[in-house]
Amino acid sequence: MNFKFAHIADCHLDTYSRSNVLQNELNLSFSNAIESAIKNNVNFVLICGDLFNNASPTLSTLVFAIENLKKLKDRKIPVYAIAGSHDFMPSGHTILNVLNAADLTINAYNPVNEENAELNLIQHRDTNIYIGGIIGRIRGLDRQLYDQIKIRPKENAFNIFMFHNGIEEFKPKIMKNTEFLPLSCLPKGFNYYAAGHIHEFFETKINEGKSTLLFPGSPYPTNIGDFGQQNRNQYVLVEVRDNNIYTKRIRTYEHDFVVLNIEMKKAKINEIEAKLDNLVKNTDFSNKVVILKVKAKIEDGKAGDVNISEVEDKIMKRGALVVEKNLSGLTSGTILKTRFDKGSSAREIEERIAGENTGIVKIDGMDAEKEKKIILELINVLKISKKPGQTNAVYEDEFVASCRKIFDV
Ligand SMILES: [Mn+2]
Repeated sequence: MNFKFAHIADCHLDTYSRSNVLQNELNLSFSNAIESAIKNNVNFVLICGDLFNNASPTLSTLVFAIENLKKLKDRKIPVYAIAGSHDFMPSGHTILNVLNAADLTINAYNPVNEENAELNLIQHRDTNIYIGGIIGRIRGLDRQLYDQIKIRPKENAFNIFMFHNGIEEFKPKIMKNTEFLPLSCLPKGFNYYAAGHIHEFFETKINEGKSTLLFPGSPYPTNIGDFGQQNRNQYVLVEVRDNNIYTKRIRTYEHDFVVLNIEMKKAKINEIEAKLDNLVKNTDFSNKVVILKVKAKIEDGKAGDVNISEVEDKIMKRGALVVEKNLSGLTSGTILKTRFDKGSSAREIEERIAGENTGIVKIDGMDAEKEKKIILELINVLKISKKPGQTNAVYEDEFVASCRKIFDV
């Protein structure tokens, strides 16, 4: 039996609500995946969790997702889906239920009943392809489901198991401190293990080489650090011919990225600006998404003194779609590194940081002692959260009054 399907995961729609351009690029990555799946005549689509970045996406994002899923429905291409760790509300409800109810997706997580449950595999049309999956939950809470639910493949069939969690044995190096599912948790005997959760492409054979396990990665970077990283930003087209599995990664993002990375140890402001200028000049950024990362210890001022907006203007003038900045590595050399003993209380840490960094910037009528006192009092005020039933207006008034008292104004 020969067939094709699209394996998509971790779209995280709605991630960039504060940037219209990135939000649009992220949306395009999803619609590109859907269009490509249609063009490639897939028999069905798998969505392996985290379709949305949070369980209550904006209405415009929900409409966008529905419009795209409807393109598949109109062509009678079923979408089998499981919820991922981002798709759940604290109440346990998931936005995916809305899509399932509208018949735009088919819930692949379908235990027969809660107790002594067995996962009900869904037969794809009247073929011998069977699909089932386990949802992902935050903090690996889905792990217990693998003990509670019996998961058995159908005999003489092509079985697909969908899940949303990392696998301990295959986790990327940068995630070495995060605990994932051990490979032994996965049910045996499936032909294809369709994974989500890790945003980087990974493919391997398991079950003595008889099965394929694959993480497609996310169609678009979900944070600034992910731009320009290897093995990302695709969906996977899977073709099964005579029970052999062929996979193909298909690019999903619309416009190329340029990552401008400046790393300097100690530097003066004019040196940083000269380096930025050098990096930007003579480069054509036409229709590119530009990510600007600057890391340096400033010797003669603070981060705000570096004229970043001028560089941004230049990049935009050279045709960029957007400039996203990561300047968290840009620090003022005047801030001291403070060492702490294990077991220090939050207050001890606050007092030490305040104590060791005061008196650096000279202010008329302020000495180091007074500055420290003000910092600690401000921290106290900032810690106060809104009381139950208190309106925003009353909370703000009280906050402003407390601050005025500290500054004696
Ligand atoms: Mn994810």
